[in-house]
Amino acid sequence: MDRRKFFRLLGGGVFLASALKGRAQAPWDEKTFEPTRTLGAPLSEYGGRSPFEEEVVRYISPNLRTRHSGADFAPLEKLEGVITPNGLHFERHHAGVPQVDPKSYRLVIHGMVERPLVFTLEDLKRFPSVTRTYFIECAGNGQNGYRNPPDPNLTATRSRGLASNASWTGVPLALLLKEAGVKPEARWLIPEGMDAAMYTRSLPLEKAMEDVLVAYAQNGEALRPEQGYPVRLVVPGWEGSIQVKWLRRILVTDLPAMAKDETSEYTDVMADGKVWAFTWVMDPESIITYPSGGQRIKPGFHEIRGLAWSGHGRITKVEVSFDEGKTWRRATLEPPVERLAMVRFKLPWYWRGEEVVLWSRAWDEKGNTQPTREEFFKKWGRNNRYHYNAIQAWRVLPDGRVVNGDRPLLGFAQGPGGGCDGEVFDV
Ligand SMILES: Nc1nc2c(c(=O)[nH]1)N[C@H]1C(S)=C(S)[C@@H](COP(=O)(O)O)O[C@H]1N2
Ligand SMILES: [Mo]
Repeated sequence: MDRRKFFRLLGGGVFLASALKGRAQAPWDEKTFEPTRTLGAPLSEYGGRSPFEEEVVRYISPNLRTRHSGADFAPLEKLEGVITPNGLHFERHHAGVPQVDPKSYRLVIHGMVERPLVFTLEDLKRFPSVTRTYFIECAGNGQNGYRNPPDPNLTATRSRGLASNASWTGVPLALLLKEAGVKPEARWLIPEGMDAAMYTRSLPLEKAMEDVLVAYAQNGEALRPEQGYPVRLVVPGWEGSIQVKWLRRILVTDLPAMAKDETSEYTDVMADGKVWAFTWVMDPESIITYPSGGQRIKPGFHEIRGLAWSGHGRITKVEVSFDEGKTWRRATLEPPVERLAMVRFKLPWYWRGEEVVLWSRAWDEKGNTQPTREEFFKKWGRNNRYHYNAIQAWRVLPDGRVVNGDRPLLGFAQGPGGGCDGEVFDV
């Protein structure tokens, strides 16, 4: 078939040219493009998105000084359901994404064990497997909330997009430790990554025995390189920074390593200057994704939609307020409501065009909920930059535009936590 005829068959014109370039530039010309009269695209070995969806991407801040030690955000308000598609899972790297050959990949477990062991990827896959949905959230998520006055142009992505949710498959770390035979005096594990950061953290043995996964698959396929291909730790409910990617070694020991990324980073500076270390568990979070900052709505019916999660356990309730916390309405949780995973909440709403501020707050099975901004800063002070989980407000203006509804805090000076992981800080 000649080239021109082939182009005509596929619809030709503006649409095909832009689709082949992998970008939808102009809307298609209905006069020349009629899908029922042309042969569709052929089979393909690996599916891609519609070219019309290609503006749905992770947010990479233009303020980043480097794209190798930084973070980008999952576009939460552009996603449906609860699973973050693999190409849109947020990223956080300290020294870029290493390329690891699965054939030469090895995981070493050594230290206070009866039998030091070396596993190939094949070895790991022979163990009984577990598939579970868990969120991963950077401790720096929500860091934009430390800004004062708040950023009026905040979006749901930039408010809470350093969190994602996936179905992870792997082998329970407890099984591998059993195989190696942990000595009775062991208390800690020191997992290490094979990136140029040789990223290292300390993980209590107790948590490892409970539910930590040595994961090799994400939403049904191999991990993405950005998520730690071929093997990472998934530490359910705990801050992202402990979930070591490109995992190559676990030292079993009786003391924590006090590594760079658990001392100079990922510790919390309190109001009195004292520093909290090992604040692993992620407190409850929720974010209304529709309507949210940067969107514009019309008067009439809307389904308020959002995501909620907590590192303490299952989400039991999400409430929405239309009057800045005076009264609350209970949203519907979309089943299945899984433990330590993102949950979709929904609430029908009729908007008559009045100015209104929307709040949401999540509750978990331990009875934890989210503080207001005032309550949050009373507890955590102004020096920190991690673990922000205060209620996010969206203000709907009479013309339908949605903007950040967080109020400025009186007497709250811009502290060191003024930026956002992946936006201003180069952490
Ligand atoms: N080896 C290695 N593991 C790592 C990191 C890293 O830079 N190197 N970053 C950590 C941090 S701070 C976070 S928040 C999560 C992010 O996981 P993701 O990129 O899959 O979203 O990975 C963690 N594990
Ligand atoms: Mo992180």
